[in-house]
Amino acid sequence: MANERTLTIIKPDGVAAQLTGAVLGRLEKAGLKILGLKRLRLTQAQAEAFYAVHRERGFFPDLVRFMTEGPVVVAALEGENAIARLRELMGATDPAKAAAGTIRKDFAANIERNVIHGSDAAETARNEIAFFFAGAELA
Ligand code: 3AN
Repeated sequence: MANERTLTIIKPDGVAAQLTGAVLGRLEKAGLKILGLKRLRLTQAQAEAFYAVHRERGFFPDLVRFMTEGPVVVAALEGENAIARLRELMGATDPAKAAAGTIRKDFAANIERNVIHGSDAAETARNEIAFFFAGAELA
């Protein structure tokens, strides 16, 4: 198993529901270390750029509207197998299909308002961390 870095976003629904501490607590308890942490509100251009891979999907406008409706909390995480570990803790994209005990199963309303984002692969993780953090901000 490799020591990896990944990026998580507590989405506007999670921040508004005061779930930031609960979610970060689960990640820390699972052994993921918080290297960088910030709270910000994405602009429309930033949300469109972050989710550019989904630009052609029907849900893209709604996704951008949702991701800009309020502040998010972004964290760069580090740990053994961090990318897969985070995805496991998050659960499936659709909370109705997420395994018991996962963040989305326990907290998310639906496939769009699903509380948390996590990078899906090593290259995405690198790009997504660089999207939010300068190298010197990660300690
Ligand atoms: P994940 O966040 O589990 O990696 P992706 O990358 O396939 O899922 O999708 C990115 C985001 O787009 C999801 N977190 C969700 O908010 C939204 N999304 C994905 N699929 C749908 C869908 N069928 N309908 C509405 N929103 C969706």
